[in-house]
Amino acid sequence: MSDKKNYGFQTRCIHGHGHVSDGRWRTARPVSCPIVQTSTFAFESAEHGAAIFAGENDGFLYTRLGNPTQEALECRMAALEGGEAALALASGMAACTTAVLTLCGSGDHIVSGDTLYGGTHQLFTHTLPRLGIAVAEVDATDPANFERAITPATKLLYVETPANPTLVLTDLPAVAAIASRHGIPLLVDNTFCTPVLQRPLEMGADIVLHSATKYIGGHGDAIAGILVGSSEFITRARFETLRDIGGCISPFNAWLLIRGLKTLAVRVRQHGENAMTVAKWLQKHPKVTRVIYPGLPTHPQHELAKRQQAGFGGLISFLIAGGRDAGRTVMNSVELCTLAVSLGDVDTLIEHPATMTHSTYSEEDLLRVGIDPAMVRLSVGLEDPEDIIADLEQAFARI
Ligand code: LCS
Repeated sequence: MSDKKNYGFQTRCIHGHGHVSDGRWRTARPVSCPIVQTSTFAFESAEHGAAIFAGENDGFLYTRLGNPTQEALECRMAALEGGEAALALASGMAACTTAVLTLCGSGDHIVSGDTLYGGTHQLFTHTLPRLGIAVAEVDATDPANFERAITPATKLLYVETPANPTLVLTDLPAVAAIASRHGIPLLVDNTFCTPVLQRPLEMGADIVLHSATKYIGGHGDAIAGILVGSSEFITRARFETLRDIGGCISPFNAWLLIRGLKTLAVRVRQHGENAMTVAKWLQKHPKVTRVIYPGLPTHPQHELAKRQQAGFGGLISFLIAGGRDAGRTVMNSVELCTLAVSLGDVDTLIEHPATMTHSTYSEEDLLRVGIDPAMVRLSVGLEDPEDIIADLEQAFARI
């Protein structure tokens, strides 16, 4: 804007240097991906705007449907997972809802593994049935269970591996083969592994989902979700479902995730090393009755973990002698570890699935899927592992 125009004070507040009409910022070459914190985008002409709306021009129009910072995140995630395209969303649950509503409507059916993040389980058993979408939850350790549960109405197979919080694995190539035989898309929630450790699309899955709140962001400061899949699926998810449901990510959160991605590989590797050290220590502790970690040979699917994952991740679940009360004492006694839900942060987080993340499961379902009421879940952070162990040791001493 020319400063010479005789605009009033309020107009000058809005139309100063840096406005879209000021060309200078377009020639700047920032090294860090800019946060394009805008809700809307200026069209060059009425014809240009109409062409974007008609899909004849791929320019940006409105941040709910796309934004350069979101797009930078999406392109990076698609490349890391080996997919054609990606869609960033407001949360992992927004990603889940968007994927399901893109593929399913009233009268349709989903076959899912029975051990899921508690929020996903609640969506599947409470909200989707209200919309006329039925979900059969099956024991995912035997791929044949997916095939047995498929009906003519099945539109989606859904898997979380390793599953939250039991760290039960699903044989991805086996379930992908069933999905392909029946012409049904397979969605894999890859939150626990990230593409550093597991790439489901390379094993035959069709869609990958992340709660990017976890390792992708990695610092415990942003809620976000990602879908990766074919261009056709992502275009439908964006322009049919997200357009209507509205769970878009903010440009600032997209930027936080882009920053997180820069250190994803080194973080995930270190989370895994620290978790292995802590898991081995837990296994030897006289007060610990069971340690569940895919990296330990005692994990019933250790061989499968070695086959389909490039590492074992940062999550450990364990049981303590003395059951629920002893677990509560440990959670109330930690000083370095933080008693909080979420996972995948640089901070070590400890929580009680039965009363927290998985309180959406009935008592009966908790037992059926192996979430022991005394189970404690640890998301091992990037502190020095000796300090995490010392903190747990002092907490165990109070039992
Ligand atoms: N998928 C998995 C495997 C998750 O663990 C979560 C959240 C979600 C999806 C949903 O993602 P959100 O909407 O929270 O970004 N898991 C949580 C947990 O274990 N503690 O708090 C949230």
